[in-house]
Amino acid sequence: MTEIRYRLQQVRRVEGSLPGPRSQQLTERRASAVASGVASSVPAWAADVDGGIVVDVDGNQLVDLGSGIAVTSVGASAPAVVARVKEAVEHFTHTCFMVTPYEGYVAVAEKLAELAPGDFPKKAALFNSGSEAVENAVKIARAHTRRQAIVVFDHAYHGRTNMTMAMTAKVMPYKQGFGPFAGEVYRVPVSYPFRDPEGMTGTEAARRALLQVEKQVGADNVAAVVIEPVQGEGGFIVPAAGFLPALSEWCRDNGAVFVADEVQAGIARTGAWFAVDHEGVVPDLVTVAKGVAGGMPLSGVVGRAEIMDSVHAGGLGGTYGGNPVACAAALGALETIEEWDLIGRARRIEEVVREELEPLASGTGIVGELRGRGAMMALELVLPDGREPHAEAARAVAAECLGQGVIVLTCGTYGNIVRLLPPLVIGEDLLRDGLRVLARAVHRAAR
Ligand code: PLZ
Repeated sequence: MTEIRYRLQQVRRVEGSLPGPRSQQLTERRASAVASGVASSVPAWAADVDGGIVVDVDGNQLVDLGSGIAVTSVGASAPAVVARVKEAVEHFTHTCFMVTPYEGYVAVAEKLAELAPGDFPKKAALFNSGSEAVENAVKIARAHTRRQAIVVFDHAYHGRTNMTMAMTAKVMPYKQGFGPFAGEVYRVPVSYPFRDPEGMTGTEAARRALLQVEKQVGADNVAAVVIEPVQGEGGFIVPAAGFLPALSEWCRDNGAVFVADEVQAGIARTGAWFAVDHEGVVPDLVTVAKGVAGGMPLSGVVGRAEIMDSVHAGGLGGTYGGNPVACAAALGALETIEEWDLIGRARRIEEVVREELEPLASGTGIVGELRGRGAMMALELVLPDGREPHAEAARAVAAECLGQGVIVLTCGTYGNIVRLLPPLVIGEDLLRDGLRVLARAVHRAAR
């Protein structure tokens, strides 16, 4: 495996209490300037980030098992990203691709078309955020099919804009008080092996969902079926084998567009370029964001050229979509993923996580399941020896880890999932150190 050289020392170190005094000052300052609707899960403030380490403003070194929610897969200051961003920003920060186009946008579109699954002509359009990519996938699918209905799933997360709030399942904190939401969005059951009836197969779960679509929506009204191939915010839910292929086949048979929302799971995170690749599923459209640009805001929709081209000229766009600096960052990030074999590293991370955390599943009574793919792994915490979600334990584990200098995030419809999204560049020793802190925290929460 290629040796990765880091700028910052890759060791965990917490001096005194966390958050330290400088962080506390900033937290006080923020209280009167930053709207309270914007919350942060870690009370320590960032000063420098490299590899698997976040250095805070008090000099503590935290192990990063969150990557800023699955974004900094190549690290938050990857050399190729930094170099390309510097080079780009010295020439121009913006022209607007809809006014004076530039090469970087085309290069990213070409690269996405090359990487996305499918052996057919593909095209891409670039935007800023994951939500915006999902909104545009919906626009494209509606324009292409001349239909309106959008099918989404239980536990889905697709964003915080009006359209994507309607598509997101969980009300708190994402939707509460923010309605009315966009119409023509229909939610059906997903495949959730841990909570589905014992032994339910992927094809059976797909039947359950699609029957509901046929009876309640009508197959010929469906513009798109939109799904996260591994659900992220909803709980790192990996559907049973066969579920995604069955949905994809149904879309093909019924003239609907199959959209894989790979905003969180895509771009090497799960140990493949795209999470659908694990099952050989070929979506019509794929949304990407997060990991694609090494931390700079960039997103895109990529897929079948004839679908992408069904929108009239001028129908897609936005002032900043495919910003030149963000495009430069994306080219640097994608090159880094290839050069450092980060797909291989994501797979290795899964092995290490399973090795370190599997004993918890049998040994604590509160770990219902250890699941995930690649560097997208999670523990579903439950009340002792049952299946009832144990959100309090997830909160306690995350807080305990943080106190020890390890950033872990929680998620899940029931708030009971501890999720791991380390940067793919994290060193194995540091990863094991972080996981052992986590394991001890789970043992403590079980007592
Ligand atoms: N689709 C699958 O995971 C973003 C959101 C965190 P944006 N997930 C993290 C939060 O609380 O806001 C996400 C995703 C999937 C779409 C999105 C939306 O991406 O870049 O946050 O708009």
